[in-house]
Amino acid sequence: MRTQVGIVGAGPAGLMLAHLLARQDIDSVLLETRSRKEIEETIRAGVLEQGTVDVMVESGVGARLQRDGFLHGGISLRFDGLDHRIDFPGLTGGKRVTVYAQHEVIKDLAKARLDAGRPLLFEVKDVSVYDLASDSPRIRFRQGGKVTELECDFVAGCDGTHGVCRRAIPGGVLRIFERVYPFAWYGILCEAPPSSEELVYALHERGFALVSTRSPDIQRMYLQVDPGDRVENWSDERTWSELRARLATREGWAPKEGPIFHKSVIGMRSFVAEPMHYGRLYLAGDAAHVVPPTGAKGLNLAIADVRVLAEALVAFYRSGSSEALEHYSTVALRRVWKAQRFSWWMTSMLHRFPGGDEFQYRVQLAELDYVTSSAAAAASLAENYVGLPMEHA
Ligand code: FAS
Ligand code: PHB
Repeated sequence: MRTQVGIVGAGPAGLMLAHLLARQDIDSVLLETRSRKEIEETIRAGVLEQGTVDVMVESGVGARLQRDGFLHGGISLRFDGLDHRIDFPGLTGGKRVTVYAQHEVIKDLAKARLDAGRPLLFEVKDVSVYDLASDSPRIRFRQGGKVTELECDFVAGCDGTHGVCRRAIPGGVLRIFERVYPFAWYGILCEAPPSSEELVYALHERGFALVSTRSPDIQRMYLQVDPGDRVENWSDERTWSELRARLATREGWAPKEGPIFHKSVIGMRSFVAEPMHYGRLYLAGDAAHVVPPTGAKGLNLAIADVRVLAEALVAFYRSGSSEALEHYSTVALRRVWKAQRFSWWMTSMLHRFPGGDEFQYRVQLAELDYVTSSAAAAASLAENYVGLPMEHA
């Protein structure tokens, strides 16, 4: 087979890149190792920056998002039994976030791709990439009993943190930056009405807790747990009692409970691979960087990367110039490191670190007190949370 851009991985990064290229009549073949059902049922992120919403709407796949997504004008920071609201539009000149599940974004993009009859190959196996330093890199994969070789002008590695593309870059090329946190998140989905109008991020001496949402009937909540913890250790009753304990306020606030139908433990780490390109291979999203979910940046960074990459590829096919492609990694990494800083800061401020260092805990409480009593500090949090201005190639 032959195409202009071979895209490995149909997560938010791969699907949005294929979509943006298709709108500019640039051909691509999208390869996904899982089935359509599996990618459309993967429970992950839920908060979309204004910029992510804009690219969905402007590129014609935002109808369901605008109908079913929740526009949120702020978050609450809860500590010492009190709530402190961060007013996004007031602090950022009108910006908000939208709560809309990542798997719904995947559904919208996959539907647009397949309805347009453009190639999205599911359940491919043994994907490998070759000749990345040449002008015609190749992807080899097996689907059903047949092995296919796809010749491309470019390969986009959108295959996530455990994918094959980053690993295909020869040793010594990449610089890896990593921080693994001494805790994880235990996340639930339950059938219940919303417990709060906006997200609640809580620091309690027993650990972090987060109240989020998915729909008027389905809620998403998280608890800080030990890295090795397992969902088997968390009965429904223990889950609710711990959420009640960490989220309690002086007014006696309690979460609205209901049947829990999904439980998972999510590891917490910060990871960056530099540069985000090698030869004719360009990495985007979790294939190049991972953020702890406290800043709600993972999905949004993936979309921001492919906006820049799509612009650079369009410039190449329109003008023959590779200049924008040469700048892709530098431009994308500027945003990646700002999101890394914000996600690390939110994580450090809102989690209990093992070893019960009371001085550390007091400093975290003072940081929360400062952020919620200084307009300048609150504005810094707000502008990072709603999404910093987009960079261009
Ligand atoms: P993805 O990992 O989403 O997509 C990569 C795709 O490539 C997958 O579909 C995979 O099947 C496919 N693939 C992998 N190897 C392949 C191969 N060899 N060949 C073909 N296809 C291949 N962020 C939040 O803000 N909130 C959260 O609650 C949250 N929860 C998360 C939970 C987990 C377990 C993880 C891993 C991440 C979570 N994130 C969360 C971050 C998340 O939103 C990611 O940032 C986002 O999915 C990144 O999108 P992609 O880069 O497209 O990678
Ligand atoms: C979510 O709704 O899944 C969510 C929200 C905010 C975060 C992380 C996850 O910071």
